[in-house]
Amino acid sequence: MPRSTERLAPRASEVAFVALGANLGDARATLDAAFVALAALPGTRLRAGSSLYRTAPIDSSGPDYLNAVVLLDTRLAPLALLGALQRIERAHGRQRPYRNAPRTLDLDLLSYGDRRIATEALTLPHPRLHERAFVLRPLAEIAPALTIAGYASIAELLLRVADQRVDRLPPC
Ligand code: PH2
Ligand code: MG
Ligand code: MG
Repeated sequence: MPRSTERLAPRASEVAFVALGANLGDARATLDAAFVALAALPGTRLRAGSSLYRTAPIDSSGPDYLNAVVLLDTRLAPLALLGALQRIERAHGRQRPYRNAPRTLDLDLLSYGDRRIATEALTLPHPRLHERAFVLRPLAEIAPALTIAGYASIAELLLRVADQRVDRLPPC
């Protein structure tokens, strides 16, 4: 069976949030292409995409990042979705010379339904999303009422990271 269908049927679709980030190369063009690639994943519908945000690097170096978040309905299983995200990263020249190195494209699975997963390959919800304004601000834009299992509301979390620079970019 081809890989694109083997992990689909008979699974019901689930809501997944994915964070996008880039701070090398033409980050805006890369994020635009990543939106298209995410919408084209098998068994997946892109339900909402946030604006792009220019953000100061957090525990990282190099130029400012562009960040965004998307909401997907997907029938891909969590690990199949993770693999698909990594393939899109590689297609955009992602290299991993060291932890938190500047990057052409980072696609992080933030949450998958209300699933809690703690394995070597995948931790859900994403273990650092609550302390990153570059994730919380775009998340608040597309899902203001979202509560992530085990965390305070997005609005409350945002108050705690008010010192992190995050500027919404106008659409172009
Ligand atoms: N990603 C990181 C580390 N630091 N800082 C910003 N502003 N945006 C990111 O996407 C980002 C970061 C690790 O994935
Ligand atoms: Mg990341
Ligand atoms: Mg990542």
